[in-house]
Amino acid sequence: MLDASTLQTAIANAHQQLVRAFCERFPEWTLPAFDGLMALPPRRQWQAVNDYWLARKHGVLTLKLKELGTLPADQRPSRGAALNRFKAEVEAVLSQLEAQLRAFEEAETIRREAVDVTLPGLVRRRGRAHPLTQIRERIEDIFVAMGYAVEDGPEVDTVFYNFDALNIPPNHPARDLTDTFYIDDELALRSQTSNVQIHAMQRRKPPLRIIAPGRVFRRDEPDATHNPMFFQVEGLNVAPGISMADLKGTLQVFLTKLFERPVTLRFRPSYFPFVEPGAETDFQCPFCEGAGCRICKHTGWIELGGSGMVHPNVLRACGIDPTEFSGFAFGFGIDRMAALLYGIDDIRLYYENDLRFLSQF
Ligand code: FA5
Repeated sequence: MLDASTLQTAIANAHQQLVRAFCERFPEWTLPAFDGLMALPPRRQWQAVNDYWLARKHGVLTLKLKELGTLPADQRPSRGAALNRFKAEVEAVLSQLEAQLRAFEEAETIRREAVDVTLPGLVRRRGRAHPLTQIRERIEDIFVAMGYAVEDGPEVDTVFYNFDALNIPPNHPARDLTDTFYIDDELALRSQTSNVQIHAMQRRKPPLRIIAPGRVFRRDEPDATHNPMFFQVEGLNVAPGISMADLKGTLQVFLTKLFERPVTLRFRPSYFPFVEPGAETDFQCPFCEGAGCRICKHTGWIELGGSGMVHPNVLRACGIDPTEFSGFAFGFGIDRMAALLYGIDDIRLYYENDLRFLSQF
C-alpha cells in the first residue's frame, strides 16, 4: 500500500523532472525558486506543484503564455505551441499524481475508521429502579388488579387536609411542632398519606377505590426503623355496605400476593381520629409461619400499619352521607415493608445512595 512518504517523494520527483524538461526546452527562461516541498503533506504538496505551474495568476506557465504577446510575431506560433505542449504534459503528470493521492487518502480513511474487533468492548452500566420504587410498583400492580386507582397527593398541604378534615382535633399531639414540619401556620409537610383520602373523596363521587403511595415527613430521629422522611401507601374504599370484613379480605389478598404465600391477618384495637373502629394491623410472619424468628423478633407477628372504618365525620367533611356510604382505610410504611421483603436491617440505607447497596436490587 502507498504510504505518505513514498507519495511525497513521487510528487517531488515528478516536479523535479518537469523543472528539468522545462529548462531543456526553454533555456532562455529561468524558473522561480521553489523550496520546502518535502515538508508538506501529500495533498498540500500536490496543490503547491499545481499552483507553481498552473495557478491562474502567478503560475509559471500562465505568466509565460501571457508573455507570448511581447515576442516578435514570427516567434509566437512556435513558442505558443511548445508552451501548450508542455502545459499538457504538466496537466497529465498532475492528474496521474492526483489519482495516486486519492487512492492514498481513501486507504487512510479506511485505516482510521477501521474497527478493531479484538479490542475489549465498552461496558455500559445499566441503571435500575430504586428498591423502594420497585416495591411501590409491585404494590400498585396488586391493587390495580383488584380495581383500585392510583392517586397522587400533595406533600405540602394545608392544616385542613392534614388535620381538620381528618377529624384530628386542634389539641391533638400529632399537630405539635415537635411532630410535624410546618412551613407556616397554614401549611405543613404531610406526616401521613391520609390527606389523600380527603382530596380523593372531594374529587370523586363514591363508590371509590384508591391507593395513594407517597412521601411523608415526621420529626423522628433516624435509626434502623425510623427516618424523618419515608414512604407510605394509603388505601381507601368507599361504597354502600363496606365493612371490616372487606378490609381484612382485601389486605389478606394483598399480602398473600406480595409475599407469594398465604398470609394470616389480625387486628388490634387502636386509635386513629379518622377511623372508627380503628386497628393496628399485624400479619403472621410469612418467614417462620408464626413460629417466631429473627425477622418477627420472635413474636410470630409483623406490624403492617393502621387501618379502620372511615369515621362518619370524615365522610361528612367531604360531603358524603355516612348513612348511605361506609368505607375502610389503611396506611402502612413502604420502607419497612421493603426491609422485610429484602431482609434489610437498617432503613437508612435506602437514602445513602451507596451503589454497593443499591446495585443489589
Ligand atoms: C399512620 O400514619 C396512619 N395514617 C395509618 C392509617 C391510615 C390508619 C388509614 C388508619 C387509616 P402510623 O403513624 O402508625 O399510621 O404509620 C404507619 C406506618 O408508617 C408504620 O406502620 C410504619 O411502617 C411507618 N412509619 C411510621 N413512622 C416511620 C418512620 N419514622 N420511618 C419509617 N417508617 C415509619
